[in-house]
Amino acid sequence: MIKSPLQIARQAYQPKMPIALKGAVRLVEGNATQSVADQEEIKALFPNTYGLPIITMEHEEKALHSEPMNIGVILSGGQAPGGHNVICGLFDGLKALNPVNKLYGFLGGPSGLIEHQYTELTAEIIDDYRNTGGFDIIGSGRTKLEEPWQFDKGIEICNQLGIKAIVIIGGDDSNTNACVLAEYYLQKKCGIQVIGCPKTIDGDLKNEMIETSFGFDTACKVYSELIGNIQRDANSAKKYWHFIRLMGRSASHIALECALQSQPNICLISEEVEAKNMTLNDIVDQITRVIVARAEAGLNFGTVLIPEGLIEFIPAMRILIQELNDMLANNEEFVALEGDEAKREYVKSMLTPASCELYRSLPKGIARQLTLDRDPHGNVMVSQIETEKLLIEMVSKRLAQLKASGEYKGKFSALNHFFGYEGRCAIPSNFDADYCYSIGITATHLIAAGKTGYMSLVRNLTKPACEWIAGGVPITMMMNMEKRNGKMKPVIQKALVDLHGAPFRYLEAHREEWADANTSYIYPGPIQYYGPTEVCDQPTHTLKLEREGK
Ligand code: FBP
Repeated sequence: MIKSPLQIARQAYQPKMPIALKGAVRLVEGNATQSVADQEEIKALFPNTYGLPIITMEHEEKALHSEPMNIGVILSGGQAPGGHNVICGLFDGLKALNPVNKLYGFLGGPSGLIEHQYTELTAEIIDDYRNTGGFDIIGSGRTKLEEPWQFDKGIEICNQLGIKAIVIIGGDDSNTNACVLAEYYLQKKCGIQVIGCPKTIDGDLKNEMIETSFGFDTACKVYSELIGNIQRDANSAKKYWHFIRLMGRSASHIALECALQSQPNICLISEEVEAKNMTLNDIVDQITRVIVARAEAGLNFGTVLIPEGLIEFIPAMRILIQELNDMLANNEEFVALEGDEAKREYVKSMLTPASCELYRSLPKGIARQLTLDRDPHGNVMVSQIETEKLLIEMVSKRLAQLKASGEYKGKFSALNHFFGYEGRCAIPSNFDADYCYSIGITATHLIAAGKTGYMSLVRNLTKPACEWIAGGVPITMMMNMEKRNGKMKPVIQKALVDLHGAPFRYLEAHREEWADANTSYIYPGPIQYYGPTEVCDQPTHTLKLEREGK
């Protein structure tokens, strides 16, 4: 493997850690917990993993040791910077407990467990991946672990390899499945533990205990750098409006964090659109107003941030998408149709009149994107819907009308961008490198102590790493019942942007000034790995505002 100078330097980086994790730990158990909602249903579904206490780890003066044990690790879902460091933390933690311990990686995501595709992760392999981005050490996948036959295939391979515990590194759905698996293995008394780790760039796996999911920090810093660069270009050339869509699935955390880092002229927040019951036309009006006002001041340029999931939060669009989801589920007749026109006519014939009207009003390309394949959970793959192009088209039309009536005299030239995959495998920031390594080490202690159904927990994250608090949170504590594919299911509650929370309130308080000013842009520049701590080790604005109000 040929490496860049930065890769070589990063390989030698030793992640910073909480003091408690340097050596042996004692596990301190708190009070029994409850799920965030639907307590009776969750308790009935998880009789063995419900109500477990929160665990905190304290440093203990004794030698690190465990009975020999092997662990299997799975990377699940979309890539997020820092995943490799969770695995490095697992490896180092495991070897520190007992050098005979082994770490196995299941290949290509959860399917590796079911299909018995695995590799032993040796020191040589691990060293190549320290502090690197990506999930390529073992690969990831989106196969859902939810059927008893899959769980049984897991038992077979774990018994064969002497695996005591499986660590699932994933988002809300993967961690929900981790808990289902933990419960199943307890019921079967097969002695295999399951521990989850909070991953996703989307930032929507967070709650009272989990302060942030890993990867969010790095991804937002990468996107903010790019947005800052674009803003500097816009402010230099003074001739383009840049419409920038940002990944993040349903929640707008990424768009919000990038706005806090770069201060664009406009940042849409899906959760606000929904709360205010806005239509697509309302959004177009909102953008147009800013463009017209800036044009009056001679500023024919600007930036608009658009969260990836926006379209699903516009109430009428949500109904249309729901109708499309229901109609497309296992619809062989639709699949068999040849050509876009035939498919379009078929779709129109199946929709309710209001949705049909909306569908017809959309540019054909966008309408087609709405009928593309669904993800394994039956959801539209929002990363493939070019909302930024839709908005440019609609805003252009509105401005042309205003020009005709003499209400707009500016020039509108727009460029579109989508930032998503650019940030998911970036070299993790110091924050993510440190956070992930600690998550991995923490997981090994939970396993050594015989815990299952827990998520590895590292908190107090706005403080220096040495003050972070490690422990475990029962996954059932984060669950509630939600409708999935027409059925009520126990799932980890997703965190959307809280419109009463400090990060959104900060945006709300400043966005008019950012829209109007000649420029309030911030140019964050690239992630820095070496240098003063205020440059290199800062957590996201979201985390600081949520935890410290600043
Ligand atoms: P996870 O929820 O699995 O972490 O994935 C996050 C994400 O990057 C979303 O932001 C995006 O919508 C989606 O994955 C894209 O999926 P894919 O990688 O399958 O194109």
